[in-house]
Amino acid sequence: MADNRTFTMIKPDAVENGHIGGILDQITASGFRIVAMKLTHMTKRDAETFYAVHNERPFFGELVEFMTRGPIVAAILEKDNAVEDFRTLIGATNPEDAAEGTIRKKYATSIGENAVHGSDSDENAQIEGAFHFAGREMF
Ligand code: 3AN
Repeated sequence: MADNRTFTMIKPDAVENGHIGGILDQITASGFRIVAMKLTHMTKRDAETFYAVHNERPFFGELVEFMTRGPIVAAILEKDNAVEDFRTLIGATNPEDAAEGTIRKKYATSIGENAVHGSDSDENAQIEGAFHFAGREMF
């Protein structure tokens, strides 16, 4: 995946609360092009693999349980400076610290249930996008 791409998930809390449309609207209005997208439900094994980097953290079990609670929207997004600009658009991990107008400020309820994921580097964007999508599903 090119360096102008990032990977996102609309997490189970935001899907349950009916925010798919509002979040996608904000993403596309901010200049991101949707390269790949699907509604999917991660298995426990999927979530443990996806978040393997956090497996020593105290919240790992809670994170896996949350991310497998219901369907998510997975997507690959394209824009110049995608990873950094998307992190700015979603706001801080803890919605209490997120800037006004950011997706997490508007839609997240807590640090654990924080509405959206955004890759933290070009390398992880590539790995995470490839975890969810085959090459023929990217446009
Ligand atoms: P970000 O998603 O902003 O990159 P990370 O990578 O530090 O944040 O954490 C990954 C995910 O783990 C977060 N999106 C959140 O769902 C969960 N998480 C992070 N910190 C906590 C915490 N203190 N308690 C519960 N869940 C957490």
